Amino acid sequence: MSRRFQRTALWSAGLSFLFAALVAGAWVVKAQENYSGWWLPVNIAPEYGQLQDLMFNIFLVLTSILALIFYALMAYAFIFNRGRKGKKGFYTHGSRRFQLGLVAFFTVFVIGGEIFVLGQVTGDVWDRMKQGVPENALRIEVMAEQFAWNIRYPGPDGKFGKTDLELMDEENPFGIDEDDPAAGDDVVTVGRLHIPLDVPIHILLRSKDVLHSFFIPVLRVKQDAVPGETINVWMRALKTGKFQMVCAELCGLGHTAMKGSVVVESKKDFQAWLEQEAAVD
Ligand SMILES: [Cu+2]
Repeated sequence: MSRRFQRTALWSAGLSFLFAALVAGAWVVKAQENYSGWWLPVNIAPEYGQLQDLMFNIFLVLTSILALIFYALMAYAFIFNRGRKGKKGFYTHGSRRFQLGLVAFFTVFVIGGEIFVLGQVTGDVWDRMKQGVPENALRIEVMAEQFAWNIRYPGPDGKFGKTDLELMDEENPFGIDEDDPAAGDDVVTVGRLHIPLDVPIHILLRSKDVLHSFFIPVLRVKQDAVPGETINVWMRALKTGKFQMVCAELCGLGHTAMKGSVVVESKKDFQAWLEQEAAVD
């Protein structure tokens, strides 16, 4: 074995080890947060959230099979064609038929296996996520800004008060018009989203300034907030507790300050919280 080859092998082994150590470290940190365990974060979303995880797993298995085939071919090539005494290198053009066969196989594997199988298994999951906002959903407004999540509830009367762009400022991120009777009980919070358990929630997502991304891992919800647009997002939580809500778009220097939380509570607790907040306002 040549010196150079040995050095390269050592470096590769070292780097692979370092990479493995980094991945293991990240896992330990995640496990300590006691929120996601060793794999994906817990999933408290109904059907479509479960289907997303299924899609992820199918992709992972199929691409792992492909990766293993490629690594095996590479290992074969390296080991059986390594430099040996008395063995000379030779040139080969290869077999066109074999190469075409390989291309055909992988094309069918990727298109047929991944896209077709995924389509069959997951069906209209995208449609349900993006279009299927239930009529009876509880509406909550989320306004992203550098660097906070402003959240507005219609209050116990179920009606959002009027807003006016002119009234928007630091104190009043939504520009709520306090002269409107429906505005009196509107509740605004920052960075903490309260939602009732097992109730469809319709988020009207907006941004004041730049692109942000509304990301609640446990609910498998991730949607860009785009300035000038109101985007519909819907979700339903099947477990009470406090979970992470983050901005998944590098939106500026204070990006990490957009780490908030989602509090899922029983309908009764949610109603009590809402009434209390409305009274404070
Ligand atoms: Cu952001």
